[in-house]
Amino acid sequence: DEYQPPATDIITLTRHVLQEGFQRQKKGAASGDLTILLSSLQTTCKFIESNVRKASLINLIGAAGNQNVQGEDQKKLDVLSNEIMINALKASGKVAVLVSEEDDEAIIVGERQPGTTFETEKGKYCVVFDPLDGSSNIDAGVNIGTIFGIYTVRDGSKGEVADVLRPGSEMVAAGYCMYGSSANLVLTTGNGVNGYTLDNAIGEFILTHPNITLPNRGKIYSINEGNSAYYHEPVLKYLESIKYPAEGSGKKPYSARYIGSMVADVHRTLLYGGIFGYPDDKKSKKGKLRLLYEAFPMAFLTEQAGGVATTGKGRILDVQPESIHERCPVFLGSKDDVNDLLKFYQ
Ligand code: AHM
Ligand code: MG
Repeated sequence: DEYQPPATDIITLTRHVLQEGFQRQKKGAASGDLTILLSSLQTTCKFIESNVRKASLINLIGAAGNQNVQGEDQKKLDVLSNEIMINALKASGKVAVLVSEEDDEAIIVGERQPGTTFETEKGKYCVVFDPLDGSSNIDAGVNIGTIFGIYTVRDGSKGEVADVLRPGSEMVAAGYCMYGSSANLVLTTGNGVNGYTLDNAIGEFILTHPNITLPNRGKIYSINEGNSAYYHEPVLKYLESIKYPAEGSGKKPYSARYIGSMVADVHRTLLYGGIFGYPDDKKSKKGKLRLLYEAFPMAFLTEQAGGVATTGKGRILDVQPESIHERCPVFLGSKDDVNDLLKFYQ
């Protein structure tokens, strides 16, 4: 084979986000603030990634009985990730409200106090996030990730909880970073979906998956079938239909893949197609996944990639949240697959 030199004109996330920002600014639709916020978010992902990579090594030290000078035990990775995000987002000066899975209450960012040198300004964005999702997978070294969604404060609001108690369709951007065999950041600003891979040597996310588009149909289903005893009829019937296709239908049974990290299960679904689900059932009346910072961002990405995201009864992005940590049933993925499921709900 002929020698292929490595690419020298790489598109980094920073470059891509800046370019998109310029486009918005040309249309008079942007101030550059979202660009700065996204830049801050990608830094948090790199910081969390670096901690995820060395987690077992740090825990080993902890297991040997080491404590810090205050006598505190090792911080858990999810708490650490939460602090990383809150500090960086506050410092960006672009946020007014933060909602994290790790904190019971929303954080309302205050005005800067006159005379203080600390650079915290209040901005016009609200960020909802799960700093480290899938944490039950940490100790086994299985993929985990950070999920985030971004709203703009409502006109006239200084930033309050009501600014995030809005349907996902009002989000201006959403994404996740998966910490797997590589770190992959997947992002939408409402203009399609792009995926970037972290090149650790230069510390930049590189555009490796431009314009991610779901195939209309996949061959994989992804659901915790261990909950079957609690599932409602439509889910059970649908699962049966894909596992035992009618004779003579020419259809083949689907493959099962379930990691138990939403970021990883959704990432695979975006790339390969198929269906991912975490339904409501007799035990979990509203399912398990959180509406604001799990269901909404993933539904936004799925729709932007040409897929469908539903609760079984309606579009996820149309759900009106009532509280910041509420749960929501989730099915998302390839158009034809999700529509097949919906037939069992009708
Ligand atoms: P977490 O926020 O406590 O980590 O829980 C969310 C995770 C998702 O990543 C994943 O889709 C789901 O829980 C898996 O749940 P289960 O173990 O019940 O299948
Ligand atoms: Mg979570």
